[in-house]
Amino acid sequence: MTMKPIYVTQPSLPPLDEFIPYLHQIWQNKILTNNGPFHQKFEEELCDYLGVKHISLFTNGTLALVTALQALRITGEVITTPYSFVATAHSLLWNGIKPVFVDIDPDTLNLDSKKIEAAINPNTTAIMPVHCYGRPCDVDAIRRIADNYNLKVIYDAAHAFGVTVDGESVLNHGDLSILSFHATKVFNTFEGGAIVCADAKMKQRIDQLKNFGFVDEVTVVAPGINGKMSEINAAIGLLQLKHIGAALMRRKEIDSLYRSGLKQVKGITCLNDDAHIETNYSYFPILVQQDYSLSRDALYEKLKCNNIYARRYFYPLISDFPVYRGLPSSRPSELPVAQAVSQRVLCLPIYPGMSDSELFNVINVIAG
Ligand code: T4K
Repeated sequence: MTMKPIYVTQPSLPPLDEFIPYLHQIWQNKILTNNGPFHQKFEEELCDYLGVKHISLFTNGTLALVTALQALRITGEVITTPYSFVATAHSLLWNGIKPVFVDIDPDTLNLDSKKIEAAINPNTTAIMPVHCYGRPCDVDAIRRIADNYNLKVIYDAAHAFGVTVDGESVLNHGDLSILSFHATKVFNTFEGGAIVCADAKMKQRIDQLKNFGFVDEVTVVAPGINGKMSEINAAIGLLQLKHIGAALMRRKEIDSLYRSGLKQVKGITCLNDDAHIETNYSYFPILVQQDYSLSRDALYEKLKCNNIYARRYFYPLISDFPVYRGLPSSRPSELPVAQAVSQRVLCLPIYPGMSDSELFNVINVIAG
């Protein structure tokens, strides 16, 4: 039995003494929020690091999603995935939009682009796919469908910080992409999020929307919200950027140790590795198949008994929560792949501070 609990993740934090000078600056200039100096610098440095044109910082990913829909004036129905964190669909309901769930692809676990067209009707205005676990969606196929039907595309890229396809940021696809910098994410600012966009006018609109709709002291152009990131969070983000390279490297190592350690375990499968993709190893999902010695839930409990807290991301499906269950597109028979995967998936602990011995301990419990 492991003495120290091993959680699905543990936030990466920079050395505390490196943060003190940032605090001194904040205490000195007394700018705590509202587009302060750290906020501006963090937006700039993030654009450089991620290879994107414009970024608007937010207090969290959920408000970024809600505001992205406002920025594009989305109404009616939006096609999305049931296999995600519940915030994806909640952002639609907060805007009075009807979510239409479409099944996922069995290999990528992302929205199945082959099934999108059948769900489009005259009320459809947008597609909101998720780059689940930081593994990119079929962005080219989704773009083609969106162009054909004149739909907007908003990527929930909460998991996709730093992910590239053939060397280019996955965040450059779609009309807008949303990031989360929550404590449990690859890159955290304690709480935080962002919208990525390609043109300056759109960034201006988003910046107004996250600041009550203010254009200047006396002009309000929209029923905006307060979604602004504070200077403390922006300062932490700036400092985290200095350490993200090392953190991603350690995640990659853990990912490959898991893959080799679990290869021989009958009934446990890992998701495919794709050479074109530089992912961020944000999660390590396994599928517990029928020929494994235990059910998924029995393995989850067994790990817990060993002080290892794996998580069933994403079970239940969003479409199975009471607020969504009544929608026609929520019928389990319409979502067979998502239903099956959500019964089999288990996300194993992965975070830069995880030691090799903790990792082998997880593998040993699974290998029995
Ligand atoms: N879209 C997608 C696809 C998302 O996955 C998310 C968030 C969003 C949108 C919304 O973005 P935000 O509004 O959150 O920025 C967690 C997170 O709260 C959530 O951010 C995340 N997705 C989701 C997948 O996971 P829980 O309920 O599983 O978190 P919790 O508190 O159980 O944490 C998991 C483990 O992490 C704990 O057992 C211990 C460890 N932990 C957690 C926190 C918060 C720490 O060690 N320290 C911490 O401060 O939802």
